[in-house]
Amino acid sequence: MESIKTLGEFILDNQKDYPDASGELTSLFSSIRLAAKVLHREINKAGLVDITGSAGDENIQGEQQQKLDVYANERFKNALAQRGVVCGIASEEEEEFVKFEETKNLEGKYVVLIDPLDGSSNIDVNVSVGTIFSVYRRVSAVGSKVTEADFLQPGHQQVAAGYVIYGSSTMMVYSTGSGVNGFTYDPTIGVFCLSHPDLQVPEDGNIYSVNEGNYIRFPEGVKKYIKYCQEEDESTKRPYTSRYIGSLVSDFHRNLIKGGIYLYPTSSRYPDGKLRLLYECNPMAYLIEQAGGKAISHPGQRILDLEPSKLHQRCPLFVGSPNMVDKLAQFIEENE
Ligand code: P6P
Repeated sequence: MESIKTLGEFILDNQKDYPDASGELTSLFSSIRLAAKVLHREINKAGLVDITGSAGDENIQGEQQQKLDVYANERFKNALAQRGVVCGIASEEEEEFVKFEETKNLEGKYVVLIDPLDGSSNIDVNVSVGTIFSVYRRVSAVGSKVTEADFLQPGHQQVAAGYVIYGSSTMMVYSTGSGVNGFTYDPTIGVFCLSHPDLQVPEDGNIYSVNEGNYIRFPEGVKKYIKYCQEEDESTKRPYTSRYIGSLVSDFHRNLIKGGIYLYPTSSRYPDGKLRLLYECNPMAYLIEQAGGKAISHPGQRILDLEPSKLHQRCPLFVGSPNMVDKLAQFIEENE
């Protein structure tokens, strides 16, 4: 039987990539791994206990907060604060960034931005959901309290990013800048095992992921691209397949493995796009570029080069196989 490489062993083997991390990044990842295991357990019994359904509150986005959103946010926040290597977090579920003010955290070198449970409205209909995380070195002085500037860094400054997908199996997919690797959770032994080493997105694909219910509200170039995907053309394997789960992590993960493009354009309902730059678009853009793909908000506008100004700012997202993103950009440019 082939030897199993656990996430812990993989991180230790690759710690040499971060000589100055002296294990901090390793410790950070082990806190995310722990929280992911706890969330795996809770999500997999969500239908059995009273933690589905709305918590009654609304989050910063004005969206009905699902109980598991709240639970997930608390789990990751506590796990990250425990280790001392993180001086603060920003979360979709928190209006302001959260300062970790214990002495051990003031010395922390990293900040984490997180969407603790993306796509959570899918929980009570038993559809995959995910956690998305993004890691930066702080820009404020070690030993001081974390500042907003620590979180408002462009995506190309990330030192790591990843997601956990709670689907038919639970997987963690992450990168620290040396490629993308996927780990599948084996609950019988309680470890994440390397299952998808060195993930590379296919240059081309024939899957497009977009909420076509918003078609009428899309910019002209996006509409034209969607029609292009639906045209008959054997030489380019069209019509493409339309797959949209309504859970970014799930749609992204399928496209990463099979090839494809995910689109969340601007629309009359979301004039700046729906997805958040800091803890959805940036981490996904970092991952796709590490896997050989592309992520843009507009033709020629790399997501990772966007300069953030607000914690919860939104932006359009077009991400996936490089040739498909380029084709879409061409349609948008021709119809500006
Ligand atoms: P819509 C979930 O709320 C989310 O943030 C992403 O996970 C998902 O891709 C998108 O929004 C779905 O949005 O407007 O198509 O329901």
